[in-house]
Amino acid sequence: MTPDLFSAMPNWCDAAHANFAMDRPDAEVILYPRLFSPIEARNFLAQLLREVSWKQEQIKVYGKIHDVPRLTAWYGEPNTTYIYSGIKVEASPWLPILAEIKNRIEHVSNMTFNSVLLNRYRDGSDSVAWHADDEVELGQNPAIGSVSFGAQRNFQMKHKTDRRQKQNILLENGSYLLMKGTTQHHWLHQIPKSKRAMGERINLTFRKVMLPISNHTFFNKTAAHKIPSPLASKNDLGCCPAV
Ligand SMILES: O=C(O)CCC(=O)C(=O)O
Ligand SMILES: [Mn+2]
Repeated sequence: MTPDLFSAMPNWCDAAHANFAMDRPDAEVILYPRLFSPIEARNFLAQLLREVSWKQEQIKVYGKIHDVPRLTAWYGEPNTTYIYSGIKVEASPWLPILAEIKNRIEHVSNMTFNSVLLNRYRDGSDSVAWHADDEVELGQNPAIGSVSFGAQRNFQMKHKTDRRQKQNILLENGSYLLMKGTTQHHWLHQIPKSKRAMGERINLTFRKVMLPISNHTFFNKTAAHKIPSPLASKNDLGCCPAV
């Protein structure tokens, strides 16, 4: 690790693995800044732009329909239906390239994922608003494996109740960020808009969705516990969706 990198990110450590672990309360966050080489990252970006079936989702906020400010796609094992920001999406079957990326991160983080949400940020005006990946179908203490290709963007985190706790993380081309433990309970994250000229970026957040065993319960093969249905979506509950 270079001194520059270290001094730019004073809250990170674990020099032995040339990775960084965030030293903040209620968070377990590990960054692998260059898990994929620049050549691999460039090839993955080009292939994902070509092969993924990108969608422009829309969302209703206070009665008005808006385009979500990025393109999205959802892939995974059968039945890994997912509801986020009031949008319900059925998983498309894995593409070989997604399985390849998944295998790489499962190997380094020693855990398994069964689905992936892809976000395509066309330029600095695309973004994702403050949110936590705490949907009920992800179960308790979900692990979120986040891979980035293309333009680097700022990933901002803030604690839900302790306003002094904030963290900026630069997500570079080929990086892998793992959030786990209680992070999603206590922290929010966002990719803010930027006025700087920048190219496209694709982010993949791998997740483990619990599989439905009826209309009202989900079954997680790992945790082996049942939890209530999320089918009353955030919008139904009148909460502000993350756009
Ligand atoms: O683009 C990113 O780095 C974050 C995306 C994200 O937070 C999400 O898809 O839930
Ligand atoms: Mn997220």
